[in-house]
Amino acid sequence: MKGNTVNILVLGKEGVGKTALVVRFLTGRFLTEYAQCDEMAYERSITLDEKQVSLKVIDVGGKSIDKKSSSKESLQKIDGAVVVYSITDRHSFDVAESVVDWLRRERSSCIPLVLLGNKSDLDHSRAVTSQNSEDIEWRNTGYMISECSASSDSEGVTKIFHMLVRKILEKRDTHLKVQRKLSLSHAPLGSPKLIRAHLRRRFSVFTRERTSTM
Ligand SMILES: Nc1nc2c(ncn2[C@@H]2O[C@H](COP(=O)(O)OP(=O)(O)OP(=O)(O)O)[C@@H](O)[C@H]2O)c(=O)[nH]1
Ligand SMILES: [Mg+2]
Repeated sequence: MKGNTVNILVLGKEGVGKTALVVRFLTGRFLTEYAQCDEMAYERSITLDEKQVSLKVIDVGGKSIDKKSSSKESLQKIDGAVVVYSITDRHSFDVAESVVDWLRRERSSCIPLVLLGNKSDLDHSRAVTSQNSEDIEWRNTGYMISECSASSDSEGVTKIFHMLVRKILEKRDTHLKVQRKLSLSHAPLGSPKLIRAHLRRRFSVFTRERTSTM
C-alpha cells in the first residue's frame, strides 16, 4: 500500500460484463465482444479530486471464479473490489453475494466493496430487484450496492469506480492518521534513540554557551 497506488479486483459470474465495465471505465469504450481470460491486469493513472492515482484493475475471468484459490494471492494485495452480477441473471446475483461473503471472510480487515448490477439497459429482462443503497451501506457494512450499464452509461460506470477509489483513499488516510496518533502517544520517553538525540541537543547548547563565553 504505497502513496496513491490503488489495486482493485473485479469479480463475478461468467458473462456479467466485468471486462466490458473495466474497458468502459479505462477507455470510455464499449466493444460488444471481449476475449475471455483467467485474469487480466490493467494499469492506468487517473486524476481524481486533483490527486494523481495509479490504478491497477484486475479482471478475474468468470471461469476461474470457482477456483477462488487462483486469486488468493492477488486478494492480499487489493485495496477494494467490484463484485459484478447481471440484473438479467438471478443466479449471477447469488454468485456475487457468495463472492462478497468470501471476500469478507478472506480479508480480515474489511476492504471497500461494490456489489454492482450491470446491464441496467436491459430493464425489460430484469431478474433481480432494483438495488441502490450508496450511503447507508457504505456506513453500516462497508459495501455499496449499485447498478449501471457498461453498454450505455459511461458516466455511471466512471462514477462508481471513482466512488470506490475515493473510499479506498479515505480509508487509507484514516488508517494513517490513527497509526500516526498511536505512534505519537506511544513514543517511549526513554527510548535510547530519543535519549541520545536529547543529550546531543543539550550537549550542543552547553558547548555553544561555553564557546561563546570564552
Ligand atoms: N446489454 C448489455 N450487454 C452487456 C453489458 N455489459 C456487457 N454486455 C455484454 O455481455 C457479454 C459479456 O460481457 P463480458 O464483458 O465479456 O463479460 P465478463 O463478465 O467479462 O465474462 P467472462 O470474462 O467470461 O467472465 C458481451 O456480449 C457484452 O457485450 C451491458 O451493460 N449491457
Ligand atoms: Mg471477461
